Amino acid sequence: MLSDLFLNKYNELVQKIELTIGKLFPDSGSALDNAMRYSVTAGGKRIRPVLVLASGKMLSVPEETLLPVALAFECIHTASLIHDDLPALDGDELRRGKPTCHRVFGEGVALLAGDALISESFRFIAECEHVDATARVEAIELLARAITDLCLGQVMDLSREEDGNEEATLRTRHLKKTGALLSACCVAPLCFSERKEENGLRETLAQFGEQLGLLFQVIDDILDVSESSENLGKNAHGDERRGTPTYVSIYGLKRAQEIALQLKGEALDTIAPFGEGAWFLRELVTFVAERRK
Ligand code: GRG
Repeated sequence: MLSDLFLNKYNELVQKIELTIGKLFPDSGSALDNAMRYSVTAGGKRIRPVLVLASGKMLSVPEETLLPVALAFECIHTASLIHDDLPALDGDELRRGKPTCHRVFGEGVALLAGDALISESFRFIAECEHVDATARVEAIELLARAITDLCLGQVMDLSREEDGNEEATLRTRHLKKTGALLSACCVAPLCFSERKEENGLRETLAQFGEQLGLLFQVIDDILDVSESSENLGKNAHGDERRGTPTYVSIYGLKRAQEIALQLKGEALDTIAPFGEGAWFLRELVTFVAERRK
């Protein structure tokens, strides 16, 4: 059960994120700007930027410093959704409760809107005010590595190469597609923190992010078969339609739910050493585990 304190804080962070997105992507009239704005202002849970700000809070990094970084992660995520929805990949028509970017603006503009969101993300971090260049470069490197992992995961989706171990392949694909970006969200604030050199801290944050990302994706697999398109804001049963192996198709619904519970426990164990400072992240784990969309 999530506390009111958590839900209020989550909503407060989302409001700040929405406000900043609105300012960074104003109406301009150009097709490229319109397409970027269409997708990035379409809502979504904003888990990635919230995660950046929450991890930063735990590490005592000022929120103003991290807002552009949080935004960068949301833009990369949105770019990945735009590209993922294109006919060359998943070919989806509904995203965040609205027609997908390419349905509205055409495939060419959608592709380019995704490209431009990627470069804008790097610009947001490069232009972070009042922080030294090393921190900015480190955060950019982290983000770049995560994007390559996203692409690797997506290629695994396309190629369905089997190495004889279906479960391990699925885990790796989910870790690349979803775990890598969530992990980078948790680690990025460390680049701006005085605790940067603390022994084992980076590894712990990265591990927590991967566990949360894997949990997020297992829940995604479960929701794909158990929730309506209307509730999800995207077409349900997409994995089934495409024949994509998921935790549900490989293990069955009941076992997938057990695995999610186990991953939730592992993520909570990983951040236990942070004590009270990790209260928000702890509830975020529950939020991810119990989400219905
Ligand atoms: C262009 C950065 C970039 C990458 C190219 C297309 C691609 C490679 C990767 C796609 C990766 C992908 C779509 C993974 C699925 C991740 C996932 C679970 C998305 C849904 O995230 P939510 O539920 O969505 O947080 P909202 O809409 O709430 O933000």
